[in-house]
Amino acid sequence: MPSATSLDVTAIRKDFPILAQQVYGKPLIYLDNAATSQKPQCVIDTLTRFYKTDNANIHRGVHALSERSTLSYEAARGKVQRFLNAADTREIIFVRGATEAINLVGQTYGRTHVSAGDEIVISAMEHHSNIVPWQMLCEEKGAVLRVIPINDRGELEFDQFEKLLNNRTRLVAVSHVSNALGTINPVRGIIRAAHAWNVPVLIDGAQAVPHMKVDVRSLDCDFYVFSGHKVFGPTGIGVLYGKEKLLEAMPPWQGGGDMIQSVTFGKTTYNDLPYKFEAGTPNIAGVIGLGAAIDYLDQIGMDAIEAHEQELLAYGTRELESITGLRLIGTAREKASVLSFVIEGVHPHDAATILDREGVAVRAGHHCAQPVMERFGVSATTRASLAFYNTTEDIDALVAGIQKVREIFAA
Ligand code: 7TS
Repeated sequence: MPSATSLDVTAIRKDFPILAQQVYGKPLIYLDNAATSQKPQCVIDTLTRFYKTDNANIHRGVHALSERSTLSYEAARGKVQRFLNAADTREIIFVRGATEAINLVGQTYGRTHVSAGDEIVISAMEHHSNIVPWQMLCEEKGAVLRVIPINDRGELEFDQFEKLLNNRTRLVAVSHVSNALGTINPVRGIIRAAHAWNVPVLIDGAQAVPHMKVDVRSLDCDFYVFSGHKVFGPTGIGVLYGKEKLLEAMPPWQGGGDMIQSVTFGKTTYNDLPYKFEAGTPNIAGVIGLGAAIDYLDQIGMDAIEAHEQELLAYGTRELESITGLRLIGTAREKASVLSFVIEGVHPHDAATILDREGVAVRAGHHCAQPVMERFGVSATTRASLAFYNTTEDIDALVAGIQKVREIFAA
């Protein structure tokens, strides 16, 4: 089925050398993009070029290489700022990934603003990385974690959320898109409702940024986090966006080089934003590689990416729903391109193993979202997660693989 959207997927796929391979003698069908996405040649070339010609530490050397690498590093910060439409590069902090960004906010903002009896609100569909840091903080402070319930489709119960807000609420932390269900949460409404109580909101955008345009100023979120490796950039690099006023008032997290203005044994003064939160030598190549990934996405256009993926999602949903014995987990009306499912009488890991032999890479398990599994009464699902380089033919291969799974288990 030709795509009705404006993406030239055939050309795009040529930008991703890894996709051209065969596994077990079958063409690779990569449907594990929520775990990590593949890298276009321009990102790979940028990493190679950096190490070949520019490699030096940043913000310290006066020599040419250090100047070049500092310029590229800070240019990438500007790219991220524009990508998220943040007001200033001071609001962009480079971290290891979404997980580290959430922990940073928990350990700095959280530790200074949360006391015994205070409450933090998360949702029932969070990834463990947006649960455990808040549990750790609550344990330390004697605070209480409150959880927004979800309905049978996997949608947040908004009226229940509003009831959870009160004058003890110190922070709301929710995912923009659920990794296990694909649900797109109504983050704009969540932020508005929380702000009515003067409560700041952290949005975990790890699964949103690869699929849609994100505008932190229009959303008016207080913190927004994502990982480079899910957005076609390198691993080991991620972003914390925070409103300048909040970041400015937060104490530093890790101490070390680059985050200080002056150090004596008597007193240390801290550097300005964003450096206050970037102690030690950062992942310089990772940052520059992420910048290249953003350039690539800009060139394609997030709107075109979203339209193509929505078309694939609709096609995949129709196809999977027509398979007897298959149950989709996560049927929200607003969804990103995640297809999580269970097949009657088949363990999700067995399904994924058989699919793998057909060349179809999917993930099986609890997807680091065990409370979601519990809510749906399953221990695991098989999950196909799409990116803009996927095609309807990829979904056809998934469906054929699932038919094979059913045949094997019927025998
Ligand atoms: N938040 C969400 C919504 C995620 O899906 C993930 C990773 C994270 C945070 C953590 O990201 P990290 O880069 O810091 O590890 N999600 C998944 C997944 O669905 N399969 O593997 C990793």
